[in-house]
Amino acid sequence: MPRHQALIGGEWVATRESLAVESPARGKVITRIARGQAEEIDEAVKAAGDAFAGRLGNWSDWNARRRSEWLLAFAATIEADHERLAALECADTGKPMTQARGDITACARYFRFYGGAADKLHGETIPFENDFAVMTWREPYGVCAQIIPWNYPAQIFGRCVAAALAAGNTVVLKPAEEACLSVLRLAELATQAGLPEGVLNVVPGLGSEAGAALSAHSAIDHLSFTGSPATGTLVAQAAAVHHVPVTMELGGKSPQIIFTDADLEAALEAVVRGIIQNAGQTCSAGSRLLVQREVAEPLLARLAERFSSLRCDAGEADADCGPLINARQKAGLEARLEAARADGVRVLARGQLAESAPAGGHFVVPQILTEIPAGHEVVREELFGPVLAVQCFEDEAEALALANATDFGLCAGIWTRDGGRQLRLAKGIRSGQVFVNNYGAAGGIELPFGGVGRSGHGREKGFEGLRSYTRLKTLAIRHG
Ligand code: TXE
Repeated sequence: MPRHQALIGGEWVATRESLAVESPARGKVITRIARGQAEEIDEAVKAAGDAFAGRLGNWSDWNARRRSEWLLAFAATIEADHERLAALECADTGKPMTQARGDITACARYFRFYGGAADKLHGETIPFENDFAVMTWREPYGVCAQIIPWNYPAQIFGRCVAAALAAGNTVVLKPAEEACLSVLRLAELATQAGLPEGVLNVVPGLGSEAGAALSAHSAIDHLSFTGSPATGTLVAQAAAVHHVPVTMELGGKSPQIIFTDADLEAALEAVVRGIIQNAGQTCSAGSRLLVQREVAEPLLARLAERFSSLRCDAGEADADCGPLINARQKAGLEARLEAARADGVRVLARGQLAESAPAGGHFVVPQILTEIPAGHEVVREELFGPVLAVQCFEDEAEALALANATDFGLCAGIWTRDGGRQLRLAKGIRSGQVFVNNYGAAGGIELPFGGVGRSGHGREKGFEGLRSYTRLKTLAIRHG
């Protein structure tokens, strides 16, 4: 592993200072990473700009077919390193090994998908006056800045980097200080796999230092941010100074809505998975359950049973749930839960900490909250933990009102066999994704993904994600 180093212009460069990386499961330092600052960001942006312009390396000579071939080959490289990458992701984020493996598989699939798509990105011809030929070109932006979080480092690396490179951009990526070991390994593999120098630059560091310097840099051409709404505001403001277009993938407070006529067993399993995945530290977590009152009692009884059987342990133990990422996230969640209990919110059921769970880990057991006062923060704000907030509704109109009673709008799950109701709700719900009789479509990387309102704007994933790493140029030729 390149330790204490940033990847800039094809070289691993040591930074003056370093940052400790903690094991979320043990609370102990496992390694150190580089602490990039404005100086390293500046060098990385310059390298990416030079690579894009053809002053460094030969990326500017690579046509779409060549980029496609490299991305497809790199997908195979990731697959060949799968277990090592998964072990790094597991140790670094604390997530169960099965989930870490799934993340690496998804990362490779992003490279395969965007590798396949790279040479299929077309502009259009537009009918106009008879003596004109009008067309649009999809051009890469140039230097894409990417600021990514700690919850899915490898997956989000795949989502952002593969799409940006497929479209012909170069990248400066600032991973999260809490977890970036898989990202560093992926960057190392990319350089070994012959990606020209300067095309991918990775500068680890603090958000307030490296992240702030990157978002405020005058020579970036596009910025993609995944993280909290509050930081997203800062990043978008900084980017706006230089009129840099941004994609914002922020949080969520997504509802799963269960009607009496649903396949209750399938819904129940999806509800459990939707909130314990990555210990609830998932922007698209199904953190609210809206259940039709007639089925609430039996459904909640079954759900309580399921939650009581859930176990938390270190990622390597591959239990249902791992720890939260750090002490700050755990303390923040526990304070909110305590305040909620003081407000009369009831904990219907909770999981358990496995006996084998290491001491010092940032564990919070999965739990179900009921009897929630209307509009309480536990049904409005992202808690980012394995906590399911339950509300009951009488009819479709109330279900829709509750679903939309938050400023977030990322995902929604609708469980009903009634086709009309599926469509009415899908239209009425204010969110970027709606899933009917499933939740998350198994993380389908082919499906465009993004938010509404406080969940952000712009789309990543799928073909739409590739388009969002391009700008459109219109060419009008008067041929007489
Ligand atoms: O996020 P931040 P944090 C939500 C979730 C969580 C909360 C706080 O609710 O509880 O955010 O997590 C970089 N300029 N999500 O504090 O601050 C930072 O270094 C530029 C949802 O970790 O948003 C990291 O790389 N960059 C989310 C990235 O921003 C800055 C995933 C995300 O950190 C910066 C993570 C600054 N001033 C948290 N400050 C999702 N959508 O999945 C920080 N960063």
